Amino acid sequence: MAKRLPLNLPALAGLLFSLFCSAGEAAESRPNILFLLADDMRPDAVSAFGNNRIDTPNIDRLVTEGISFTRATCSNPICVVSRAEILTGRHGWENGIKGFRGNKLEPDNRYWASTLQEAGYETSYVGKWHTSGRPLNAGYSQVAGLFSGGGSKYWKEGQTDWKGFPVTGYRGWIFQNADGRIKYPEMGVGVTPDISSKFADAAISVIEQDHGKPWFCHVNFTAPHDPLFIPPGLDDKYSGADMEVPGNFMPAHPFDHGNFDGRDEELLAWPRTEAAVRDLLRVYYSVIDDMDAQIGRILAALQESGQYENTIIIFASDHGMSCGSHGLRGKQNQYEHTINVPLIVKGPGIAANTSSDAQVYLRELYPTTCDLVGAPIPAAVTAKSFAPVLRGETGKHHDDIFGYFTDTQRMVRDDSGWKLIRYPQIDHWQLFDLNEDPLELRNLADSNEPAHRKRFTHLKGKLENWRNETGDPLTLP
Ligand SMILES: [Ca+2]
Repeated sequence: MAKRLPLNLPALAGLLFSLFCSAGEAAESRPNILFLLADDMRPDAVSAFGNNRIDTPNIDRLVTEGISFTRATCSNPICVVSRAEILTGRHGWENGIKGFRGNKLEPDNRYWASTLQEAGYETSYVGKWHTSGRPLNAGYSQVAGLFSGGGSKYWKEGQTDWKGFPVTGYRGWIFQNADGRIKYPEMGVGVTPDISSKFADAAISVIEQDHGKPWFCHVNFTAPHDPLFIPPGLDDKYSGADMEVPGNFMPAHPFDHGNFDGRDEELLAWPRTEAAVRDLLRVYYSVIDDMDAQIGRILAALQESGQYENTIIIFASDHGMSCGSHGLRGKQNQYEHTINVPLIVKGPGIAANTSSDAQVYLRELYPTTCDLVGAPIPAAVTAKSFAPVLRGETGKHHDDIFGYFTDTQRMVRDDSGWKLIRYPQIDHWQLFDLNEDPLELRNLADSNEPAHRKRFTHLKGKLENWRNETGDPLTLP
């Protein structure tokens, strides 16, 4: 019979205490996560990516210190659907937000912030909320600088943007407390020229709190979504004459892609002119420039609080924007300028100053961050972690990337750079060879060349398989 050791209560208490402390220390050593999300920002509107018409020194700093993705894709290029994908790690047919009117998030979603909270993270939400429900019901334990609908009684009719166009975006949106019962009209109603500074103030207030545990801070800017205004101090920095129209500028899109009468297509007169696009880019770049400066303030606060090195910093946009490319002004299309997003990830163990052409989705940030910090990924999350790319273990992620918008557009892009877009309502196809034609100007869908026919058939099959596998609710005519 084994000899029973006398119970040493002080020793046992010490053992339990040390176990508790080591678990606590392990939790505290996990990196914080700062997620900075722009709104409607083209992937090429970053000076470090070679755009010499815009000045983005703080985003450039992240580029220098992290990994930039050249083929990060939003999947569905409108705010509500893209943001729902980010929050849930699922695409719209799974999470309930398909992009059609009246959709709500499904109750079986498991939110990004909830998962991190369950893994021991403090979770904060700052900025634009453009999803059903409220942040506190989606896993965030606190809000700061929350900006959402509900301020229509404070809205003044007749407000115009920088160009005198009637404001149609963010009408009646207002800063408010977590449950929306308290509104702050004194901070402005709708988008204001200095709104990015207010989001930065709120983010800094969160960063400067005493944190007893690692934190996740999700910051949603409204920049550079319309309505556009020249931010304070930038009146003379950019001029239309210095702007360069996109290489795929057109006066009009050659066919109805499914959003011809969309709200944001009406923000630029038809037919588009190069002068009008340069004028648009002047203010669009000014707004991004200002957001960049506000990001600089946030990064400085992170640095001054000693948390910079142990924070995973992610910069992205919910989708891109046309700004005159292909004769379009708005989003809601499958071209590279819009379906792709700027995406930069920096943090402990992530190689600095590198770029990756791995095909990744925005909604994969959720499982990717869980993977990086050791948080379990819920089964409901179907998006796939690309942490192996961030760790330098592989350069590939998806062989094929798919895009969708209402019942008017479906898209597949393979890893070799071939892309097929389907417009089912008008029975139209586009086939692009992005290696030879990165601006998507030569549609090869009707080419009789055998190699092109083969590509077309191959990609069409992939698109059909994906639609069947994911349960596309669209019944094609
Ligand atoms: Ca957006």
